[in-house]
Amino acid sequence: MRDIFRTRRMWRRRGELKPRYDVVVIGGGSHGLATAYYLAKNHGITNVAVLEKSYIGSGAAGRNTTIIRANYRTPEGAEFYRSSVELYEHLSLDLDFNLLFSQQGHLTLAHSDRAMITMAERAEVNQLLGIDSRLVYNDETARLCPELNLSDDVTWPILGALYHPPGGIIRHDAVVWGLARGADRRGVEIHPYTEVTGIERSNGRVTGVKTTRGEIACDTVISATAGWSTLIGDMAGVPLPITTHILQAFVTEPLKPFLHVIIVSSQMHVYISQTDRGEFLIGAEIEPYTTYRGTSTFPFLEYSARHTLELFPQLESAKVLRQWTGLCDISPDYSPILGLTEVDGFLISCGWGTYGFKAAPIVGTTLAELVATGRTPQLIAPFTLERFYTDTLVSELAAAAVSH
Ligand code: PYC
Repeated sequence: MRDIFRTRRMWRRRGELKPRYDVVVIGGGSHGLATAYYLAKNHGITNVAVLEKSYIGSGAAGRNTTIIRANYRTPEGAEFYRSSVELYEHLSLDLDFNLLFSQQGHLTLAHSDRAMITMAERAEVNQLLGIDSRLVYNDETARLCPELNLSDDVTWPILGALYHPPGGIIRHDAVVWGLARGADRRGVEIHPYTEVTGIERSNGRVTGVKTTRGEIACDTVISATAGWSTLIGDMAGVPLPITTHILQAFVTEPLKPFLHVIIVSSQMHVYISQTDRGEFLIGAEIEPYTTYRGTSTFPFLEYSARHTLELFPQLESAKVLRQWTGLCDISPDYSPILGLTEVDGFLISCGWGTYGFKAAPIVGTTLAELVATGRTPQLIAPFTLERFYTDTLVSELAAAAVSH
């Protein structure tokens, strides 16, 4: 029995911390694990420890609404997320682990003339970059989602939508487990329940980290801690222009499958998909106040349910199964902050807002390349922390059309 259990482990049991690693990754979520995985796989850098203060995938990686898409507003953003979707398309094969990626298509509804213009602009930016996105009208929306309430007898009648066929949903816990297993098999050490309490520096460069399990020396520290990024940044003496907000979501009881496309309503700030288990997974915008509180609220449930029922009245008697919150790290231009900082050896992946999970593989490959070569890959050059000092922002405000 013991042997069976041992062979079924996804990754090795946590061992003692070594006194020294080449790279310490803070955060055992999708970005930290992806970076560790690609450091080992693409560059043979395996003397790596992933430190996670709780269980693996306990933060944003395990709390998001699993949407993968590339239909961003800016050329920089769209190209970056397109590369991520392409990596996600092959990730199950790469990790030899079924991530249940379902590219069922993504519809961002427009309820006003202004929203139609915005969707048309996004479609154009996307098409110029070869991303499959187009404006559709209600005849096509009805074909794509016959269950959607397209009548005029609602608060916000639907005029059209931005349709993005490669958009999809994926099992987020599978992504985390697959990356952790892949990194572990290549020699990376995964240390859950190991909290970083300080970052050591000397002469402007990182020399190690302090943890609740002792001190470790290292050359490179990568922070991939989402909502906690400002706290880790402060430990390294790198102030980050980030505020932390919560995002909430809930699922209904499992229902017979009938929704085969992701529905996002820009006006009603709600997004809806049906999971492989049949649950309706529903999320909304970030809460406007900053907080680290993980408490779910009733007003969120009330307005999201009300908006969902305008779109899908047939869910009227579906029961709510569970509700949760996650932390979102919001940057001033709603684009990520990625790569080098003014402290040598201290690298960051933060400022993702609600976009982080969909970027995991491309963050992993580009940060791993940066560590291995010392050069910032072109794809992430627009997203440096420096842009806030040089006034070269990349505004992705409203690119989710819903959450921020
Ligand atoms: O940007 O696709 C998105 C998204 C979904 C949920 C929150 N943001």
